[in-house]
Amino acid sequence: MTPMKLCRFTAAQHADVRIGVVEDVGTVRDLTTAGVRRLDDLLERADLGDELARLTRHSLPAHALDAVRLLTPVESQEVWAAGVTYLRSKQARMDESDFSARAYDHVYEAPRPEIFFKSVPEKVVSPGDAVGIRRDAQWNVPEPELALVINSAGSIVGVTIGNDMSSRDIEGENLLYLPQAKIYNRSCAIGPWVVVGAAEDEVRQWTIQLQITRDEETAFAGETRVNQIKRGFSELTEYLFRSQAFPRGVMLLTGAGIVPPDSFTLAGGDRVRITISSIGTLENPVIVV
Ligand code: DO4
Ligand code: MG
Repeated sequence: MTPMKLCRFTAAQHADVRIGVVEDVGTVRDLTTAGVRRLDDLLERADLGDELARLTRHSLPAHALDAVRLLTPVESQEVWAAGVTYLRSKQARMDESDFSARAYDHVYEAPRPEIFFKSVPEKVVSPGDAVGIRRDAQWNVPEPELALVINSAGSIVGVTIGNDMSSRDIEGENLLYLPQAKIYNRSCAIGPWVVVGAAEDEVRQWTIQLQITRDEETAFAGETRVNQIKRGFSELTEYLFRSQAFPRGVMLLTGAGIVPPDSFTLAGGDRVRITISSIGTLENPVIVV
C-alpha cells in the first residue's frame, strides 16, 4: 500500500468535522463527500488499503491545506505512552533523580517496558492549539515522540506525531508523582495527521526533530532517529494489549529521544515544533495551565 496521510479537519463551508487525504501538492481531498464520517471507523477496516484505493478513485472535492483547520486525528482512542525507550531518556531521568535512578536503569533493560496512561481523547490538543505547562512546576519540557496508531485488533495501522508534555521536577522528586508530571490540562498534543501504509523498517529510518522558539529565536533544537528506540513497535503494542482491550483502538506514544539540557525549561509564549520526516510537523504554542 502506498503511504497516505489521513486527517480530520473543519472548513469554512462545512459545519461538521470532515475526514480527508492530505496530498503533497498542499490540498486535502474530502473523503466525507464519499461517505467517510469517522477516521477511527476507517482505521478499523481490515481492508484499509483497498478501501482507500476505492475511495480515492471518486472525484473528491479538494480544499487548500492552508485554508482548513486540522484537528487532532485522535477521535475516540485512549492515548498511552511508553517511556525510557531511548538511551537519552534513561540517562536524563537518572540524572534528574537520585531517588528514582535505579528504577529507570532497570526498566530500560527489563523485558517489560514502561507504559503509562497519558490522555483521554477529549483532552488531546490539536495542531496549532496551546499545550500546557503546569503552574506548580518549575521544570517543564516537551517530549517529541513517534505515535503508533493501533486498531482494536492490536494491529499498527499508522503513525503520527505526539508531544508528551512533562514536568521534570515533579517526576524527578518521586516516581509516584509520574501521573501528575504527565497528565494535566493540555499535556498531550497529537497530529497533524496519520500516515498509513509505512512499514516499521521504513519508519525506523525517519528522523525526529524538535525546535523550541522563544521571542522568534531558537531556544533549543535537537534531532534523533526513530532507529535509536530500543524496543520494537510490536513488542510495545503486545505489552499494551496484555489483559486489556481497546474497543476504539489506541494511540501509543513511543518515548522521547531528545531531551533539552537541564538548564532549559519551557515558558508561556514559547512555540514547540516537532517534525518527523515523511509525516510532517506538529506545532503548538505554550501556555501556563
Ligand atoms: O518515566 C518517565 C517517563 C518517560 C517518558 O515519558 C519517555 O521516556 O518518553
Ligand atoms: Mg515521554
